[in-house]
Amino acid sequence: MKELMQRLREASLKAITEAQDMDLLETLRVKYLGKKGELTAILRQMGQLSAQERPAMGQLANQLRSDIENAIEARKTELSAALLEKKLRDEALDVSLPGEKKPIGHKHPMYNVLDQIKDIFVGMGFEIVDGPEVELADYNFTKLNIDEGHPSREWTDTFYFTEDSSILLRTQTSPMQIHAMETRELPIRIIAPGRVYRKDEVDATHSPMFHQIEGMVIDKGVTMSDLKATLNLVVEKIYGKGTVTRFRPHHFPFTEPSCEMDIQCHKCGGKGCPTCKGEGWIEVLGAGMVHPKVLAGCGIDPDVYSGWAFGMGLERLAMGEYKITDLRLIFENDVRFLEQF
Ligand code: 2NL
Repeated sequence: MKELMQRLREASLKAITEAQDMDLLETLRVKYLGKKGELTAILRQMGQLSAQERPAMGQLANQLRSDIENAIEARKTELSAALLEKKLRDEALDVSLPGEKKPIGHKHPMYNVLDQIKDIFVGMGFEIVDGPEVELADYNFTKLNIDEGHPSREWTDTFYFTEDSSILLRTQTSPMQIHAMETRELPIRIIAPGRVYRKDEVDATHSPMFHQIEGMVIDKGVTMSDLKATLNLVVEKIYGKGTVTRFRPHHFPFTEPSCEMDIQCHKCGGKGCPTCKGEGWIEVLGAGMVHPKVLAGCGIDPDVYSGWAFGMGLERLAMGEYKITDLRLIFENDVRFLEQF
């Protein structure tokens, strides 16, 4: 029996010292010291020994058990030290290496224009609203007083999702304002910028996706003079103090009366130049007093409340501001183009 233990001692200590990973150490522990392990098997034979032999053998067995345990612990410590060593080596950083140059992106010129407009309106107490690009035709057309037969509802002009023309990609940012009128407390002062979609072929002035910004004020006693005063102020902040504007009558189904606002060309002062295409005036936006039917459709009493609204295309504004002559440049996002602004 003594011999058996001696053989176990040699074999186990050798295997433990040579073990290369933690899993193997655990396997060895079970193999030697586990319930069905080799040491246990030897101990089972103790019954065959005489009473005189037993204590000495028992002591030897206990000594062997604790030697094996210690050897496993010692090897564990060695292995984890080696593991840490390897990790430190593998993950070492050479801080003296030159950095990798990552070119910084460039803010898109259209967002310069949008951010400027947002700042101006937020400064006047307006809130910025957001909304879904996939809309109900109800919110994109019907609630804006655009009837069933209106040409803008044609399948050739609008991206529809359903055969019954009830779900579509919004063709204007107005539905966000309809949602606002239906859900917000009055008074309302909001601007609503975002992407809109129309079935247009791409050319120098058209794209199936472009950006608009609309804005509105709804309160008691709001009049056309509020519209003019506010928009004149906005234009002065963008184009400079004293910028001359004119309001021409126009028609939109969702406003009554409706108008378009021009600014006198800030390049030639109205004489006519390439910037204003010889006209002396540059068309900036469409606007008007929110149609009573639109108010009523959103649960707002048009006998108590009134409001004005405006809408404009952001690409066109940016193109005017930065003298960009082809709309496609705005969407291509070529850095050589973007870097110029
Ligand atoms: C344009 C003209 C306009 C509006 C948009 C509006 C929205 C609601 C009710 C009434 Cl919910 N009006 N928006 C009003 C007048 C003109 O846009 O030329 N846009 C590019």
